[in-house]
Amino acid sequence: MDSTFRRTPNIHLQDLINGLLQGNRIFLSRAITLVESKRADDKVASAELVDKILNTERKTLRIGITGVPGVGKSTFIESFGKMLTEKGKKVAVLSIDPSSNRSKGSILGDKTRMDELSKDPNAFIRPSASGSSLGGVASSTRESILLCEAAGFDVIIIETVGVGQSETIVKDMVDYFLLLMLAGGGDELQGIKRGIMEMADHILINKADNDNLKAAKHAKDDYWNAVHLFPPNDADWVVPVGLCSALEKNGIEEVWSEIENYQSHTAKNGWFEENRKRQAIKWFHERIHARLEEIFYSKPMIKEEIKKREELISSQKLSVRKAVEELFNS
Ligand SMILES: Nc1nc2c(ncn2[C@@H]2O[C@H](COP(=O)(O)OP(=O)(O)OP(=O)(O)O)[C@@H](O)[C@H]2O)c(=O)[nH]1
Ligand SMILES: [Mg+2]
Repeated sequence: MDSTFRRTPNIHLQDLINGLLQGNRIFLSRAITLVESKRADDKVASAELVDKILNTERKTLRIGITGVPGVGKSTFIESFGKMLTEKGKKVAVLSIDPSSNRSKGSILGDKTRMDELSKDPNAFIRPSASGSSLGGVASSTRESILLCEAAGFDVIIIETVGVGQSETIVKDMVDYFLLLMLAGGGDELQGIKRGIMEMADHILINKADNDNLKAAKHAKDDYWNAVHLFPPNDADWVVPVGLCSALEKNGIEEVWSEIENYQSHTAKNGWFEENRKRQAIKWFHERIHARLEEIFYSKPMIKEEIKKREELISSQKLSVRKAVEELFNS
């Protein structure tokens, strides 16, 4: 983002919006940088931008992909994304990485593992925003999804590493949530909690190739049995359990046909729209909470006032209730 843009956001904002709506990827990148910015003037411009591009009549699809590090998420997105662009779809890939400062993080990995997709004129790949709280990253990713959709992308894929709370956060911003698993090793070994399996709309055992194929087939049966003990999900959708080899591009078409089944199933029973509405309302409330917190902690002297009361509370000279009242009334 150049400095002229920052200094005169209003004049240039309209150019940015026009460029974005025409599907210009450079403008899309710049718009995403703007919504990720923490500068006060950029926040004002971002609010204006996201409000102006709010869409629309176009049908889009948001897919979340999770799984432990190394399960093959990026490789899958490369194969799956190419298949979609070959079908004439425009595909955007965003990522949420709660540990993006780890040395083998997605950013470097995605560059090498999505080689073909990154050269595809109908694809747009954006590595994760880093350096802020997961909540902040999540919010800017939601806005980035809207920007990609405004720029004409039909399918938005969000990759997240299956550790921490990022799965829940991604589940809340997508229409379809795909969990990649590996054969061999129980759930505990893979660090995948039952809760994440319950969130999934699709369980896919990756690396079902070569020597691994037999074990993958066994794993498929095991997961199928496990999944069918879960209570029915909100979408009233029977979660498919499938096999694929992202590397050899096997089983990729089948994933897309299940997603199409899901789309028509949830269009019929109303869940697709209902889910998007609920997600937006939840996001709204999350932002209110975040904003309140921000306002509270930015009060002058608040850190000192809190510190003072911590001492009084720990020596039992002040009750927690009174301390909180004082801080809000100061
Ligand atoms: N045999 C086989 N190897 C695969 C397959 N998919 C991915 N791999 C390999 O597994 C390794 C990890 O793949 P990635 O796609 O980077 O995995 P990831 O889940 O994106 O990893 P992080 O982003 O680091 O969490 C790479 O060496 C891939 O070549 C597959 O279907 N079969
Ligand atoms: Mg990856």
